[in-house]
Amino acid sequence: MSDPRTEGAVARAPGPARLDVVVVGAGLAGLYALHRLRGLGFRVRVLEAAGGVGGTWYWNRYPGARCDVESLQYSYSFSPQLEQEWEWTERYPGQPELLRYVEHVADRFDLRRDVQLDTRVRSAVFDESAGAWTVTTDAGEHLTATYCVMATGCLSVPKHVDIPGAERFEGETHHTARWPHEGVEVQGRDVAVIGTGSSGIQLVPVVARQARHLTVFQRTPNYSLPARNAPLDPAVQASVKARYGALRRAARQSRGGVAVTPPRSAALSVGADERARAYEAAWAAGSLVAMSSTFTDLLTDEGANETAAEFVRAKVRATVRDPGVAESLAPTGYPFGTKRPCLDSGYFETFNRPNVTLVDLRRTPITEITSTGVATTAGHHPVDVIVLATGFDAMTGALSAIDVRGRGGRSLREAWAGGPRTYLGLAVAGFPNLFLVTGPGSPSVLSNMVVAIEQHVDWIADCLTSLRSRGLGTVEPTPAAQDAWVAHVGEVASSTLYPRADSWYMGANVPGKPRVFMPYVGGLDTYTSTCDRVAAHGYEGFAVGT
Ligand code: NA7
Repeated sequence: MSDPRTEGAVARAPGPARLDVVVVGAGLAGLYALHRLRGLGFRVRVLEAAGGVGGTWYWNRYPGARCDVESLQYSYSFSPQLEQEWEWTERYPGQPELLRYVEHVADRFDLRRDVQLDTRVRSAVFDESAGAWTVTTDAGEHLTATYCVMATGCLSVPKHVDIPGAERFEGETHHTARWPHEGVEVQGRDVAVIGTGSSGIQLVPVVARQARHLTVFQRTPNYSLPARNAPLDPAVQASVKARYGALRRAARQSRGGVAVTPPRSAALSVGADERARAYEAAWAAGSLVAMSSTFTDLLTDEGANETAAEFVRAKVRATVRDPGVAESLAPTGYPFGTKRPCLDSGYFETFNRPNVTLVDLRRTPITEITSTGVATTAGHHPVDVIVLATGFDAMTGALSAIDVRGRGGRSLREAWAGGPRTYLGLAVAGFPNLFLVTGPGSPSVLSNMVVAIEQHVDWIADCLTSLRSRGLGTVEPTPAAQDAWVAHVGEVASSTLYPRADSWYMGANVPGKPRVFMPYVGGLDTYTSTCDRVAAHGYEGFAVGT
């Protein structure tokens, strides 16, 4: 019987200090990459900036933080034992439960021994003569590995606001994605929340119940559906677990990584009553997937989209008592679904509370942050705490934060100056042996992230195994294959309504970021078939070498 550690050695015969793979990030992607690649005999080390595993679920500890995909679907499928053993307590898992789950996975599969925490990667440089990456940490440690897998997350670099005076504020300021572990005291205090994306919308109802006064600063109103979160019925959990295999297969073969019956009709091909019934059913179901599965054309036909958008607006008007506030909260200016819609627990109802004020920044923009609060063109709001729910430098932020250099010392920042360019969202021309997990150009954030992560990691694992068995050491996309993929990603996006919104999908939330639609909208099912075909055709579009 052969020794799996020896089997793991790649063709280039690494020296004793050389790893096969450095994985950057110990979130859901990095941990699965470690498990999978180590199981195949590769020598792997994971570097993680945080003080613990969990990625998104380590950092986003703000009150109300919750996943908007159901727990029974937002979970690993790679281990039938794990999926049977783990008992979820809620329909939509909250951050504490998700973090417990990821920590359990790390322990159960003995992953921690190969995860180096509190280690931020500063640079990753490809040495062409050695055919290896040198990864340097903030502490000045150098690691050499044949392959580098960036499992750095799509939403991991917080976007801090550039509002004048922010540094002068004498109270507490916290970004939702850097929430202190010990929590933030809001009981009886005056709190400002800037930002009404998913993070703000989840946090607002919770903070409103504790704060003396809560002022919500909204620039763009968001489409949000009630989550109808509840404790998970044990009978439902048992029945899902009894047919998990089929459910997981259906998820992998779906457009969005969630098992769901796809829509059949176009919204305008049915009567107004039938449309209303479909939207009401999705609203009652408390599910973004149910809403986006009502009709085929919500994201391609403006008229169809407007019927869904108007349905949500009517719900807002029916919920919020003050008509002026309701009008401000009713989402307008961009099609439904072209910014990520939210799932909330009593968000719109919160604006009926006497201790909550909405400030509509489209009418009265913020002028500055003062030492005591937030000033708009209409007045000053003194507060004790400012919560920045201002989002992320999404999809490229974490990669751009690392000085990644490929052939000829060319930096990834330079290569992506006009927007991210990848082949399949998995690899970048000129950057041999570098893999991205759920990178730009893959379905990633438009799908159930766990399903997308497993698909990517499995593909990478198969690729490395194939190279090893063929005695090959380097793999990189050809510029032609990458150009064709980038063009395809752009074409598919422009056949939809997505580019109409100033979303983080478009990089539009970060001043100066190129306006490019980053995720692949072609669907996880189509995308997975493409990746499988590329592999089956001997890694078509990739150049491989010794
Ligand atoms: P998002 O969805 O990017 O939301 C950020 C919010 O912050 C959004 O309402 C922004 O308004 C607002 N924002 C950002 N900068 C400013 C400034 N300078 N002034 C006022 N308001 C500002 O981030 P989230 O963390 O909520 O959610 C990210 C994803 O995590 C989410 O989509 C789910 O997939 C999970 P804007 O819309 O830009 O006008």
